[in-house]
Amino acid sequence: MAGTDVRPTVLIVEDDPSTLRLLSSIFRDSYDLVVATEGREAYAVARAEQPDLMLLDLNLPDIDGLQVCRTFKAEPDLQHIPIIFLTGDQNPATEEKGITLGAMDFVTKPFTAAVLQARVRTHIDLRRKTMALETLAGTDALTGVPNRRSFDEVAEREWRRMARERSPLSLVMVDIDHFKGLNDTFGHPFGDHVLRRVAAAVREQLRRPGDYLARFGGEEFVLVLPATDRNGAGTVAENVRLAIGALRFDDHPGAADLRVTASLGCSTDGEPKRDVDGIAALLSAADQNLYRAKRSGRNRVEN
Ligand code: GH3
Ligand code: MG
Ligand code: MG
Ligand code: MG
Ligand code: MG
Repeated sequence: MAGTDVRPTVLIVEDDPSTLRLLSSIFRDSYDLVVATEGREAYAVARAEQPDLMLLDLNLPDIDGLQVCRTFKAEPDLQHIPIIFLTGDQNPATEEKGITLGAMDFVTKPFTAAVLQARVRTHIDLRRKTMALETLAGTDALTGVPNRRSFDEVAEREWRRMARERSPLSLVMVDIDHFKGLNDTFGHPFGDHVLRRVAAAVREQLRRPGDYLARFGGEEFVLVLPATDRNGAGTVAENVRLAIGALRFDDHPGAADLRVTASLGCSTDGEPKRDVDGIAALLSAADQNLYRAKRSGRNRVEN
């Protein structure tokens, strides 16, 4: 899926060669174009290309365009794609049906190139703004890492994947030691600075593509480590502990000798079989290990 800095991709689903040629000539200067000439092909191309918008012919050789739209709106990986219907059908009932099914717009042939271009541009802009807001809603403003809301979604999704694929899933809870004292000594703004440095240091320790970090709340962070067993989680947690302990704050007056430490609690499930009941139980197990780490002296990992 495109970020705001790359050319948007438009999927054209159209079986009539001359209309397809016309649409291509109208849009090829502004967008990367991908094409499907049948409904079934549209699903496959959309999954592979994650277009920013789809122009959908109503009459297709295999599946009715309305049915294609219905299927897109029911599929989690396709439903966000804005759909504009293109049709020779002037019947308002058909238009009403298309919009009700979740299409953004309905354009009848013959169309005016400039009007269709304007509609496509507007819907792509809107989609991008929505995506930016979705990212913002899932990001912690202080540290720039994903927030609790994002964690809840990711953890739930990874839990389901673990159950489906029977591969282990690990969580690591990270809680900064005596952070209240640090705030009291150096002030809240410096505490904020430390939180940002800690978040960056933890993020640097994540090596696998699926590894994920969120700010769980306050001075607590959480890692989601898919396909990672208990030993693997312990290794990551130990690296995180060392990375936090290695932070230096020489640039801040009076903080040259400051050492920040954290306590970490891990939990793993799905290996060799699933034995805790849902993500909440896995989280609670990590939390219990975290509190064991606190009780046994802090600056340590309990696994
Ligand atoms: P422990 O070793 O037992 O974890 O002690 P602690 O002091 O870290 O734990 P406690 O939960 O008592 O205190 C957490 C502190 O974190 C209190 C709160 O003011 C501070 N805190 C939470 N969120 C923020 C934040 O966004 N910025 C700053 N500067 N401080 C925060
Ligand atoms: Mg057709
Ligand atoms: Mg805490
Ligand atoms: Mg605490
Ligand atoms: Mg703490």
